[in-house]
Amino acid sequence: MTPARAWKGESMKMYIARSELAPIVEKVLAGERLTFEDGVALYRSNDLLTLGALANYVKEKKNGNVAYYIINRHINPTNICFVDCQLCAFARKVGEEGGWTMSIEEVVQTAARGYTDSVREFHIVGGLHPYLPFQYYVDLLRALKYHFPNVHLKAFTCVELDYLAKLAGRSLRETIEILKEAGLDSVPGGGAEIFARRVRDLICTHKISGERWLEVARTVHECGLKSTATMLYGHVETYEERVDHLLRLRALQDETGGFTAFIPLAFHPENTRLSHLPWTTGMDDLKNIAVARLLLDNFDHIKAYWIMMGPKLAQVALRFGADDLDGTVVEEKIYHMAGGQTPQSLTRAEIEHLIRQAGCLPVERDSLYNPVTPAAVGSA
Ligand code: V47
Repeated sequence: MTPARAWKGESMKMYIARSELAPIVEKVLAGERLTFEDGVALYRSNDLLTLGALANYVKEKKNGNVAYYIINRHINPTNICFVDCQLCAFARKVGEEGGWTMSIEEVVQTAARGYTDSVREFHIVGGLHPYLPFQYYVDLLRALKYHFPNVHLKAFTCVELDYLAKLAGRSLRETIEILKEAGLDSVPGGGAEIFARRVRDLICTHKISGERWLEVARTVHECGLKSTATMLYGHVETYEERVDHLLRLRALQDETGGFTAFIPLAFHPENTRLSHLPWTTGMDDLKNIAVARLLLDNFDHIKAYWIMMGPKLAQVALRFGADDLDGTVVEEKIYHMAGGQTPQSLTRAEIEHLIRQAGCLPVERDSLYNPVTPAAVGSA
């Protein structure tokens, strides 16, 4: 990181011209694609306001003054997992205190809790359970589609899909087709962490490789489903490894166009085996939003996940390149078991207030970013 620059009583134009980011500003204004070196320079810079202004410029060119949100609910059918990632506070071993596995009926009951016609999406992720059969996952999708035919099912990360194919004893493509037929509508972006092997060995030793995550995402897209992409930052990774991660996503997006949004996720250390690490800072959280907006020129949307950033910083992120706050969420486990202090739910009115106060226009969306007309204002 370079030291912060002192204000020298100069004009704003001179200030930007003197910024170490001036050459990158020129490139972005000329519509040129940024390189690996540019990405590292953006992360190294402390000129957060130039970085934010540039990212906001790109965001407004792509999405105007809009900020999206969705009325959704997260569902975690099980937290039993055999993968044993160092980064995780959510997972439990079979028989361990704090573990749960819902029956299909309990999944449906959870989905029904507080359900209104406004709910557009169930976001469903869980651990890699050693004993649940493949049929459980098929039945889960079928039951949710039967009871909630209008709700989009965004389910099973690339890590889970890789495992489900093994459980099913079929190819990945066949497995995705079976899940699609049962009601799978799209795939969430979790499990990507940082693609570099060095980092995975330290934070999620036994999880699938970065290369495999990308291969699964490619197959998801080839099967006609959209997905999101994430990056877990703020642990042991270097700026170079972050940029490598972003550029690998950009390369796949060039090929498939299948990613709808990118979501940077700040590492929460509490109750994990990496609890000695410090929490991320506001500076780094905003940098990750802005750098992602600038490097991922082929992604339409950058999400400031308010559960992870906190509602106030997520709101500020709407002026640093983000155009989406995610949704109402309702019950969140992964971050709250890792020490997250944010609320677990925001109402539509609260989300719209945050967006309006950032000077943006709130637009309720579906999972694929189509604007939707609110079913009944204030009902969620
Ligand atoms: O895959 C796990 C991360 C992810 C911790 O697709 C942790 O729209 C921080 O993927 N500290 C799950 N992060 C969340 C996720 C997500 C969230 C919102 C929207 C979308 C989307 C996806 O959370 C995991 C992992 O990368 N995670 N443990 C932790 N201690």
